[in-house]
Amino acid sequence: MVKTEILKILKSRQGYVSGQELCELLGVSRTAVWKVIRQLQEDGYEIEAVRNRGYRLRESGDVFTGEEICSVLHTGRVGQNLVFLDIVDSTNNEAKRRAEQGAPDGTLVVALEQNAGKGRRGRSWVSSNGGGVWMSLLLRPQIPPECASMLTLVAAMAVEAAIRRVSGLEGQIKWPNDVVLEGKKVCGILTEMSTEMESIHYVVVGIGINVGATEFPEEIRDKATSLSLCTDAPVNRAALTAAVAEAWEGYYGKFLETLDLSLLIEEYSRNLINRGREVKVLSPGDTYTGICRGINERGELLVETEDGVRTVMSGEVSVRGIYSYV
Ligand code: BT5
Repeated sequence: MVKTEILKILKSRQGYVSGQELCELLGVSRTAVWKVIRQLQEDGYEIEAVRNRGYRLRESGDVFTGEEICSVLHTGRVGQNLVFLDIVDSTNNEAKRRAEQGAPDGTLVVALEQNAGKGRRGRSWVSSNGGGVWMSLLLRPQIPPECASMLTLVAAMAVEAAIRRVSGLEGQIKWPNDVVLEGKKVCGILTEMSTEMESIHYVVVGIGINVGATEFPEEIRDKATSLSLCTDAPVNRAALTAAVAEAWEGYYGKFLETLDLSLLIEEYSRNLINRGREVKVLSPGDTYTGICRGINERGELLVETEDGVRTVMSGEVSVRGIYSYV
C-alpha cells in the first residue's frame, strides 16, 4: 500500500524527502503523494511539508493504525495479512468470521476498541478505546486438536517477551493464560478452536494487553493493571503489537519443531509466577492445595501434593495463589 510505503520511507530518513522522489519511488502522482501525506497527518503524524525541500516526519507519538503496525513489523507470516478496525465486537469473533471466509494462516486482527471483548467461559474482557492492544491471531496449524491448548502458553511467553522489549518491564506468567505485572493482570489470552473430524480447521489466539488504561471498573480494580500504571515511559501500541507478533514467531517455531513445549519449558518456568509456592487448584468437585513445581512438556501445571505430583490440564481449573489474585 502506498500509505505504508511512504511511511516507511519517511521513517528511514533523517532529513527531507522530496515529493518528486516519492513519486518516482512509488510510481504515483504528486497529488497522490500529497493526499497520503494529508491522511498521515490526520492519523496523528507530525509531518513537516516545506516548499522546495519536501516532507519530513518529526513525531510518531502513539499513532495506532494498520499502516503504523506494518511499517514496524518484521515477521515472516504473522500480520502479513493485517485487519485493523476502529471498533469490533471481539477481535476473536472477527478472526473466526474471516477464517470461515478463507483468510490465511497468520492473519492478524487488531482493533482500537471492542464492545463485546471476551474472556474464558463467557466472562467479559474490558477493552476500552485507547486502553490497550486487542489482537487475535488466526492460525491453521496441522497439529492434533489436543495440542491447541499449548498455544495459549506460547502466546503468554510472546507477550511477556514483547512487554520486556518495548517497555523494559519484567512480567511473569500466571498459568495458563495471564501475564502479570506487579502482582496484577496486564494481559489475558483466549484461545478458541474450530475442529473438523479429528483435525484442526483453525485456531484463534486472542490477546488483550492493557496499555494506556489508568482506570478500571470497580470489580477488577484490585487485580488489573496496565503498562502505563507500571512505567512512566510511553509505550507505543503499534510497536508492542509488532513485538508480540515477532516474539510469537520465534516461540511458535520452537513449538512446531516438537509439537510440545519441551524446547520452551525452561524459559517458561523461569517466568512462572508461584513456582515453588503454595497454590490452590479449584476444579469442579475437587479443590486442593500443593506446591507449584512448573509445567511439563504438554503444558500441564505440576502441583506437588501430599499424595504425589498431580498434573493440572489447562482449561480444566483455576489456580489461585493462596493469598491474592496471583
Ligand atoms: C482472559 O479470560 O483473560 C482472556 C482475555 C482475552 C482478551 C482478548 S482481547 C482480544 C481478543 N478478543 C476477545 O474478545 N478476547 C481476546 P479470563 O481468564 O476468563 O479472565 C477474564 C477476567 O479478567 C474477567 O472476568 C475479569 O475479572 C478480568 N478482566 C476483564 N477485563 C480485564 C482487563 N482489561 N484487564 C485485566 N483483567 C480483566
